[in-house]
Amino acid sequence: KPLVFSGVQPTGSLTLGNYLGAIRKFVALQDNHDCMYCVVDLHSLTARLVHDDLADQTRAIAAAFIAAGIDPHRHIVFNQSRVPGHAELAWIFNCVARIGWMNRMTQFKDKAGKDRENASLGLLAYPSLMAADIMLYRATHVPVGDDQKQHLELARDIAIKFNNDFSERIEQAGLSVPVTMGEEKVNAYFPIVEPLIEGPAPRVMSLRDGTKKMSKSDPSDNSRINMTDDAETIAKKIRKAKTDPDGLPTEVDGLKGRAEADNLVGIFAALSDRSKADVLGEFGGRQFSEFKPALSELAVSVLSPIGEEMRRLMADPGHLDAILWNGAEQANGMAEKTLDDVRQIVGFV
Ligand code: AQP
Repeated sequence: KPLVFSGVQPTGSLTLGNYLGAIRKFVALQDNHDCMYCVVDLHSLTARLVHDDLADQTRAIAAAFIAAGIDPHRHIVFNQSRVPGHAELAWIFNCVARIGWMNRMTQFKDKAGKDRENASLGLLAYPSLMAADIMLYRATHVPVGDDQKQHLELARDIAIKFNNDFSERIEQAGLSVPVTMGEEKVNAYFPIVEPLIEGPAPRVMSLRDGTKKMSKSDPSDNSRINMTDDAETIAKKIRKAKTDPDGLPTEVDGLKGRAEADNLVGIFAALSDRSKADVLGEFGGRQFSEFKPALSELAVSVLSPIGEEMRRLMADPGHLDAILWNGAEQANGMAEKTLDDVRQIVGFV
């Protein structure tokens, strides 16, 4: 079975963007894949070093995975800092990747802002750690939101450069395997990862501004729906969501240039596992005053049980810690195999 890896940072209350872009896809993949879902706590230090409640935030992400439907007995749920191999492989990838590659990352530019010289070195190297997260297990498929597309392209570049730079040594060590690269198969060590981004809401936008990504760290709580919002709050936020004065179009093409309308239709489609065309088939020609209550009802029906289950799981931190601990033990075993190979390829004694 193909191996799936993905991670979520413990940097605040999870949003509908995190759910539709990532966690809902994690759940859908678990029947036909072996999956590793990671709370990437090392990553969470890149933007802010000191967190008041990192432990609880970490547990909350694990709780969200499980509450959304991931079975931690069939798949591996763990936190990154408990598997030291992530940091070890990231160091090697820091030496494979080029500074210019990192400087081009839009997330780095956005998060570093104008004072780039003062951003942490970790923020610049973030994509290298992300590449290590995936390749430590030689995972082939990574479900993420559209905002992570550029980082995954960089992870592919790192894998390709490692495979090329060390090609002779990989061959000599007898560690070369057939790896899919586009249409071709080549002999190499690291697989070239495939991002899984598709779906009707690959990038969920802010409810207040259809040109900005919905984000945990947006100062306005009304810009996002949190996975733990209660029914009344969800309904209020959707009621207040920015829209234009026109009704809904009957065709998907009619959403062009209407970022807010497109966003709400995409959210409806993703929450109900339908296409945008299908949603417009039902709501096309109707006003937002009719569409918004239907969207609220749908969002509440999906998110409320998850939020409730998250709260129940969070009431027993010991149980969540045991799941994470057990996951890390399995992950460490897998990581050691890759690290043994990599140490041999690089030539460490
Ligand atoms: N708005 C979004 N639409 C679709 N997918 C999204 N993801 C995040 N926001 C959206 C996906 O969620 C996964 C985990 O994200 P992350 O924890 O690594 O953080 P992020 O991408 O930086 O998300 P946030 O919410 O904006 O966090 P902060 O505010 O801390 O930066 C990823 O797969 C991501 O694509």
